[in-house]
Amino acid sequence: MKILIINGPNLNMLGIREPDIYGRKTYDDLVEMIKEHCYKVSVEADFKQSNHEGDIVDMIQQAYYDKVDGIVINPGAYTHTSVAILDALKATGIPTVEVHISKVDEREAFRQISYVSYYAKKTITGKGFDGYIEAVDFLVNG
Ligand code: CA2
Repeated sequence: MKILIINGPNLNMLGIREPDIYGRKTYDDLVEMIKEHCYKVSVEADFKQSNHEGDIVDMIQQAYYDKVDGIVINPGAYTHTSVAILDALKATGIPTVEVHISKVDEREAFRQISYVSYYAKKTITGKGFDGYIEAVDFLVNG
């Protein structure tokens, strides 16, 4: 099974600022943690991060041609604005889990809208980095 893990804008800054919201670990720590888990559950994992909406659309479209079996996506702030990312996911038909590190439901009103959630099979919020592990397991176990 082949899974693509996409992180959107500013998630490359993890561990650098706002540790009370996003924790002290870095993006590289996140990738390592997911890699280790994927190895244990025999999943082939590919990781991508971009600060650009169009790049994320391109990554999602490419996942279709690469015959990716599942997508784990934290679209960052594009969660709350991007119909383009929603449409790209819909176009691929690839099972997708949406992850948010923070408790978006308890933050500003604008963070409580998610376009991606119109397509995602599951949305995991407020579980920190563990949310990504839960997302992988959800895709593996169907
Ligand atoms: O909780 C999440 O995972 C978010 O998707 C993170 C996004 C935010 O816009 C969403 O509303 C919720 C932002 C990620 C920003 O990450 C930073 C990390 C360190 C320092 C500053 C920002």
